[in-house]
Amino acid sequence: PAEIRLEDYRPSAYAIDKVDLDIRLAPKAAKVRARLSVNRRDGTAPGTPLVLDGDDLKLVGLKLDDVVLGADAFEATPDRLEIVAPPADPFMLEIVTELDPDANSKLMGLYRSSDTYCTQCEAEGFRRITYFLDRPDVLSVYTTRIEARRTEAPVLLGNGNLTATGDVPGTDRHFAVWHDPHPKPSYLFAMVAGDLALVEDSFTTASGREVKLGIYVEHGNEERCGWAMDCLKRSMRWDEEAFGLEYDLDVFNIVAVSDFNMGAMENKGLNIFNDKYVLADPDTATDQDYANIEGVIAHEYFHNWTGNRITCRDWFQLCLKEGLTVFRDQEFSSDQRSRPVKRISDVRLLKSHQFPEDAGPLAHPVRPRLYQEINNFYTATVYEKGAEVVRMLKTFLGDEAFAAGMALYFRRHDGEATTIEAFLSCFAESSGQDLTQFALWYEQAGTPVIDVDSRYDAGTRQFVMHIRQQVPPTPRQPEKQPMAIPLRIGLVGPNGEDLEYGGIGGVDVEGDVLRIAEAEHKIVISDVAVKPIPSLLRNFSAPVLLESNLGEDDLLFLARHDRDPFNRWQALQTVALQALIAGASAAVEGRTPDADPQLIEAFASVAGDESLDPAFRALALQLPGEADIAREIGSDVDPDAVAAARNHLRRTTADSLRSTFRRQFEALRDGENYSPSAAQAGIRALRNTLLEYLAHATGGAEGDLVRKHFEAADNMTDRYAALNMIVHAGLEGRDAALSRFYDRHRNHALAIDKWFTVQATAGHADTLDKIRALTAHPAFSFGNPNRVRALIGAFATGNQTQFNRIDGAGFDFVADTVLALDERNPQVAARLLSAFRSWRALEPVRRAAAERALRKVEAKQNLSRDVQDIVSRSLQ
Ligand code: BAL
Ligand code: ZN
Repeated sequence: PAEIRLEDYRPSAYAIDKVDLDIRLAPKAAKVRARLSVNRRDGTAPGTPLVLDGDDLKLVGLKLDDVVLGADAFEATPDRLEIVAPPADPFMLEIVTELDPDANSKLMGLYRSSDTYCTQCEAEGFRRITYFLDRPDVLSVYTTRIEARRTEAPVLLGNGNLTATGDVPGTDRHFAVWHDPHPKPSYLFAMVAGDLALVEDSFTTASGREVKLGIYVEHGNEERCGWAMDCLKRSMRWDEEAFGLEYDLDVFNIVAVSDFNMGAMENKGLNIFNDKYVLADPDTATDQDYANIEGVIAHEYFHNWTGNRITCRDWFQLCLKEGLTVFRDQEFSSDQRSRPVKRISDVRLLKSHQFPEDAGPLAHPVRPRLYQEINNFYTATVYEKGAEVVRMLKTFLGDEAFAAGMALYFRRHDGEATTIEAFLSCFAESSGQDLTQFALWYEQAGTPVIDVDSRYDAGTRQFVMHIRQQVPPTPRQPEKQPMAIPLRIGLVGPNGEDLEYGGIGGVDVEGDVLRIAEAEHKIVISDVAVKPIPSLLRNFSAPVLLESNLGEDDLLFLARHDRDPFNRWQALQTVALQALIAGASAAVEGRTPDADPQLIEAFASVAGDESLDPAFRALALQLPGEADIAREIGSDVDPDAVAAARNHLRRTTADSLRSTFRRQFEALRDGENYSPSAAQAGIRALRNTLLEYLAHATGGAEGDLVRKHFEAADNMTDRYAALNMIVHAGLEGRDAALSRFYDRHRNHALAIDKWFTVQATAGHADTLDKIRALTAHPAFSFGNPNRVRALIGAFATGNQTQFNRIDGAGFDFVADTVLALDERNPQVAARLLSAFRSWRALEPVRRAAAERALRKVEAKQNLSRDVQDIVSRSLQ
């Protein structure tokens, strides 16, 4: 497939100022009449052909200024419409297409989810509805008339404000007209029609405008929308308070559908959501689900300014809206909950998803310079690393200059489709800083490695740090330049307090942030009274891998005393990671890993420290995941050895601390009535973390306690945690617990997804056989993306030992699934295939098996562009 390159960007020859759509819905033959007001742009020669994008379209009518176009005036294929010699002056192009929503299994364009008509247009789905200049820099004012049978679709929703409704005389049909006054790119177009229930509320903006809020769901789900509505109102208020941004239409609607490729979509005034990020009640949603809903509702709402009012000039600039909006939703959640706990959770996600991406064949810059299929760039790098880049900008500039830069960005670029350069210019101006080197964060892929070697000289009272940075080679980027890295530090003295010091030489400093800009720095901190332990990269001030000469004793000291909570957590994780890596080496050699009593003692101390937030204690007690350990090992990874080391550390910790953990588990109480509040969720997280250790004590000694927790649970958080323990630890009563869970939740698809996932992620030799059998379960469907992700996606990304089976059967199963799925839904298939992203880091036997599976995918004829792109990059 062709590569699209950033340097080839050119504005379109024509603009489309207005789009009038008339959409007449029918399950198998919907008609779309699009009337486009087309203008030749300055600099376009009269007569230049107008070439519109299409994708699998059936053209049934075409007029120019209300005159039917002759056959020689245009060329049409399903994928392209060319008007050969358009008028020099503005003209009206009328295009009629016929669509088959029922047959649209790609879930891009207009499709049906449980009988509801809905759309998904980002990135390039609008061209599956009508021929268009389907690119984000063509901004148009949309008016949409939607018509359907009243019984089939009593609810008709579009972007913007509702301007008319009525019956179609002499028929059983009705219509609604929606007008969106804000010019927008086609990817933000949306419509929904169906028999949906409405949950209503309202919000008064800071300037006194009344906004009607609606959440539309399938009938019967009304009771499960309260949390989402609450999150929406808090998001709207927060954006006013934190960024001075108000909502700008009379209505804001959210629709929840069960078949959706992504998490949610920020269409102007009509967000469409995967119902996973809307529906919640204590019986079916976990605390993590509640937190995810809060984050996603906020994220989509915040896009109204960062994405919709100011959009991307081209898809290379995707991080302009995504990285920035993730940063904003993370800030929101931090303000709603515990900031340190949120930071640790975000960094865990970054390290487990983005770092492996950056270290493998799919690595790409935050702003890529070329792509084959843009759908494959909705990645952890664009989103999560993109957010880290914005956070670093704030760290470098300080709060005031950052806020001034944001304000300038909104003032200057409102209503535009713009670029990263324009964004950065606002901050260069607001701060007076040269951001040329900083901009490399958008250009250079790969996770920088920072090596800090430090020594204290008691004679000179100097603390000297040698800092080296190195950015690893990544595909098409063999050579890298040094990056601008904000390194937040503190010097922790023997009493656990931060030490005062004289000055810092050898690097630019702002407060406690060192501006690392060179490949090497020698940094001298003067007048340090006693030997300190440096706390490096506080609050994870940059998305880098940190190496240092700190020993286990130093790290355990930081774990106990650092005033930076992030680094307290990180220090313990680093010690655990080092123990686990040593344990994996031992397992490869057939030895039992050495015990680390100091580490176990540190776990005991955190678990029992009531001065700490329970949510923090839970995070501190959780061992690095198998994929994190593998990433840290980096090459020749044996996932069985990694799992053996992790299981061993978990079991020995559980056996050593069994009575303490049990006592703590029993003493903790989360509250009489369930609330998803951070405080209650933190207590449940800690109890379930303690219990998970107990579940893995030798011989299933605490099985009764776990089974009791499962039986007694009055909320999904505890029930699902206990089910995971029973299934994954292989405790007695596994099948009975699975049956009970299934029976209880058989009518709740999102809970049944969990039932599939718990089985898919069991690290047992028979798991793959069970998964194969589960694909034939009546509740399984390849047509529902959530279900595919719950079973097969969870297996491929969340089951390190069984996906990476030495006989290659896990790889073959996933590859075969990708091939079967590709014909139905290429986007979901390609996402599943990206589970192979770390295959080159495996030991040789597994590596060869993974390559065989990838080659098999590569050899298939007629692959989608999505899968073709991932497989070719994976093998490069
Ligand atoms: N724009 C796609 C979904 C999201 O990032 O909000
Ligand atoms: Zn987004």
